This record gives sequence, C-alpha cells and structure tokens, in this order.
Amino acid sequence: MTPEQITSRFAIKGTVEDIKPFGTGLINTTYKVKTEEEDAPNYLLQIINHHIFQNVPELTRNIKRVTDHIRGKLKAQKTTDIDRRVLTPIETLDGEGFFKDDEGRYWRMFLFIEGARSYDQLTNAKQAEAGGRAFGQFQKMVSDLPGEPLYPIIPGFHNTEMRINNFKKRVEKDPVGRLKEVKEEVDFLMERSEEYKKIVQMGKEGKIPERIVHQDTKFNNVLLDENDEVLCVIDLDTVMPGYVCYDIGDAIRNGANTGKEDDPNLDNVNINMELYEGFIKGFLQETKEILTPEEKETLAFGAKLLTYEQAVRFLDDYIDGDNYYKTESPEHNLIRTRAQIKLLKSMEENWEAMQKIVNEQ
Ligand code: GN1
Ligand code: MG
Repeated sequence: MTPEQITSRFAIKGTVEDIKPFGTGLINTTYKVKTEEEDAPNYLLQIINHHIFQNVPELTRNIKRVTDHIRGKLKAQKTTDIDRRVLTPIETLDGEGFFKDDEGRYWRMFLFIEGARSYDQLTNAKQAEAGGRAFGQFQKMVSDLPGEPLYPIIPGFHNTEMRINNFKKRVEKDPVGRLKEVKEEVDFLMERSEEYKKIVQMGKEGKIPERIVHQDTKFNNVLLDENDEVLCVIDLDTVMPGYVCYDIGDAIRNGANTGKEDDPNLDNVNINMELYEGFIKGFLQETKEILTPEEKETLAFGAKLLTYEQAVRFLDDYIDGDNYYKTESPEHNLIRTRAQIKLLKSMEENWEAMQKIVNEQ
C-alpha cells in the first residue's frame, strides 16, 4: 500500500498534498504529510519498527495514556498552544490508533508540530539547559500518572546487567566471525562490567525508586520554539518504568559530546563540560523537589552508565552482524562503539568535576 492509501485510514483533516521522508531516527521510519488546505494541519506518519516494538497495541496505549495525562495538566494550567506542548496521536477510523497494512507493517500518525526546531548537535549551554529542563518537566508531569504501571514495551531496555549478560553470550557465539577484530573493545567493556551493574542493583535493593522515564533522551527528541525555549519532548516509544538517571544520562551522552555519536575521528569526541553543566542545571531545576537524595547522587553516574551501555549495545549489534540499528556501512556499528568508548574515557577523566557540578546545584 502507498503512504497515501495509509493516511486515508486515519481521522485526518484536509487533503494530502505530499508525503516526504522526515527525521533521522535509527529505528522507526518517519514521513511528513503535508495537506493542501490552509486550515488543515500537517501530520507525521510513521512505520513502527515492530521487530523492536513487538506489542503495538500496548505501545499505542502507553503513548495515549502519557500524552492524555500531560494534555490534562496543560489544560489545567490554562496553557495556550497545547498542540505544540505535547504530542497528539491521531486516531484511526477503526479506533485502534494504528493501522496494519497487507505487508504486515504498522503505521501511526501524529499531529505535526509547526514552527519547532530540533538539533542533532548542540551549540551552546543555553540549549543544554533547555534540554535538561525538557526532560525534567516531562519527568515531573508523568510522575503522578494514575492507574497501573505502563507496559514494559522493551523489557529491561536499560537494564545494564541484562545487556552485559546478553553481550557475553554474543561474544561466546561470535555469530558472524567479527570478534577477532574487536578484542580490545570487548576487553575494555568487560573490565568495567561490575561497576555498571550498580543502578539495577540499587533498584533491586529498594535504594532508588522506579519511575516513569522517557529512556530515549536524544537532544533531537526535544522540540524548541524560535527562541530555543522548550515546546515538548517527542519519541515516546520507550516511555516505561525505569530509573531517573537513565534520562539525564542519555541526554548527556548524546548532547554533551564534542563530536558525533558515530564520529570516525576520535579526537573530536570528548565530554563538553559546559554543556554537561547545562543539562544538569536544567534537569535539576525541574526535578529537585521530586528526586530523593540517593537519586540525585546517581545523576552524574547516569551519564557514564548510558555511554557504557550504548557502547555495549553498538558492539553487540556489530558482533551480531548489524541486525538492530540502521547502518550506513559494514563498519558503522564499530565506529559508533569506538566513539562511545572514547566518550566514556573522557567522562572517566572528568569524573570528579562531573560529580561536583551535581553537588553544587
Ligand atoms: C535508537 O531511533 P532512535 O534514534 O530514537 C535507540 C536508542 C539509542 C539510539 C542511539 C528503541 O534511538 O536507545 O540510544 O538509537 N532506540 C531504541 O542513537 O533502541
Ligand atoms: Mg527513539
């Protein structure tokens, strides 16, 4: 089926004028749908990667619960422009909220948020603070979501202990014979495996609470307005129970890197401490009152944790023959792994300063 035929299954307003690829996600495939009429909104159309998000009805329900809850809060606060301050899922004509086509692909739509900016890379600390505030606000708004816990769409998504165990098995199996090229990287990661089981263990011991967290806090998942003020956060697929340090940790991993996530030149890759400070400041401005002292203590560690974990995940996928992430070359996952390892080394070198910044807030 063509994207045009797909959109006719959704309760959209106006006539579809064109549909173009949109965004840079590594998992789902996204299009922008432009409508002809001045007064009809534009939309986002997505193919959900259902190999990764296997329970699409529960995924749809999670996102609806979270966005309805946030919308309710915004209404209570008499916020104007609510449609720019939270994602709006578009209903299907049959009320399912998603459409499965004859090729087995799952589609969904959202209202397109107009006049929003998002950046793959940050240029200043003001943006970092906005990023920290965006995920902090999100955290605060969903902290009192009523009802049963959200459905764990990808069980153990940031369970580093589980990721390490799976990684060990992959290394033993070496399914496509790539292990011999990556011995050094495997050793680097395995040497640190005990240290990075800490958060899951603290959770099990009841030292930190489980909360609803976003879990995919790339800076390009923050929408900003023309003055770089926060509109909302997007990409709610992985919103699930987890620990608070996952969100700030992944935001820093992604956003406070002087290089790119897949930078082939490792000299470019370092932690930018100014941006780091911006993220921590912004995040704590919003969450100070809801975090326990133990949780606050995990924030700096979260940055190292998520960087470590991402290196494990990229290398795991490389050893597996690139089945998970979209890649642009056979070495792409290895390049990504090396960049994450370099970033982690840089964080290790700045570890004291990173902790100090949290303590000063
Ligand atoms: C994936 O698709 P995207 O870019 O939102 C991944 C994240 C990784 C990220 C690395 C569901 O996110 O966990 O941090 O790539 N999402 C999933 O770039 O695995
Ligand atoms: Mg994502």
